[in-house]
Amino acid sequence: MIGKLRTMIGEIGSGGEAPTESAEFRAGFVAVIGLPNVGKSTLVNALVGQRLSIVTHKAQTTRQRLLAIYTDEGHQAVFVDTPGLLEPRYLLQQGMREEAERAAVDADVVVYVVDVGYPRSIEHAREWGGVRSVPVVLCINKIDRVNKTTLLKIRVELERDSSWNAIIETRATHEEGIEELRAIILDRLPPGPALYPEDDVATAPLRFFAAELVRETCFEQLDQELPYSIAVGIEEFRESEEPVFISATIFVERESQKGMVIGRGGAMIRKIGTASRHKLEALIESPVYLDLRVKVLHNWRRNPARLKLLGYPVPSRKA
Ligand SMILES: Nc1nc2c(ncn2[C@@H]2O[C@H](COP(=O)(O)OP(=O)(O)OP(=O)(O)O)[C@@H](O)[C@H]2O)c(=O)[nH]1
Ligand SMILES: [Mg+2]
Repeated sequence: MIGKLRTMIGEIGSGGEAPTESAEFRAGFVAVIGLPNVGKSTLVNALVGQRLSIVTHKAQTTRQRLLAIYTDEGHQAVFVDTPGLLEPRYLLQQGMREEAERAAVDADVVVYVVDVGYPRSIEHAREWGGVRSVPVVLCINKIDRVNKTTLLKIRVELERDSSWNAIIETRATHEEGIEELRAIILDRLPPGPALYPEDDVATAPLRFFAAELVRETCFEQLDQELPYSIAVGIEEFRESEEPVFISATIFVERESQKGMVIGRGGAMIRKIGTASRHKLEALIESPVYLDLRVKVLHNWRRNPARLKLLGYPVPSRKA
């Protein structure tokens, strides 16, 4: 029920007490960065053991940084899932890029992720001139996509750059290598007290996760480029009602896109609604009534005021 979830997803300072300081305790921020679609969000979810960050097969799914917290008796790692490092083509992407860069600069440990089956991501790892003032762990993900000989060859090539603090191979979808990766990260956290209450797993409010689940469903149900024009806002979230009442707006950029989201005779919006409702019910562990509508917010991806309205990072510098 929601009460239980509240203790899991508390806002900063809203949950229980932070664990008391002890000499051995280690805590810090861990930025997870890399090109789009390499598996950053899948890794973060596996590292904290909860499905918090949305994952799709399309690149550029994550749009803003998301904090996911792992706590055990001796450590607290605050994982920062970031948007993929891409060359910005419009304002939203520029803000996404800045979020990722800022997260890396602010982190105590950086996990740089490559998709071993995607040559550009290996090239990017070699060229990447990011922060080296903190330990950078290289995570070679999607090891199931290449054979053992190729994997070894790529690993040897990447090992030539001695600035990686550690190198680890993972298959995030199957939790392979996750425990080892987590242990390596926890070991490299600086000594210090926990930053968040030990029961918290995230810092964003429930509404954020609800909106993200609807957006994930849009990525799954809509073709090609259309999901990139979509943003989701939660208008109402009435937890005291049974079923819980949630009303959400799907924003598109053009009138023609509105028709595509609604579909013939409303077929598509019904499909998105049903799939989203199931995800929301799993999230809050309670029956949900979901009211979905579609609105046009012209060219929101390129408009600073509209980005702000939708809760997205507004870039600080001009493209
Ligand atoms: N085969 C394989 N697929 C994986 C693995 N890890 C993640 N994936 C898939 O890769 C796709 C992208 O995963 P995400 O976690 O969304 O990647 P991301 O880096 O967060 O992507 P952006 O948010 O778009 O930058 C999804 O379809 C995942 O299921 C893996 O180890 N092996
Ligand atoms: Mg992601």
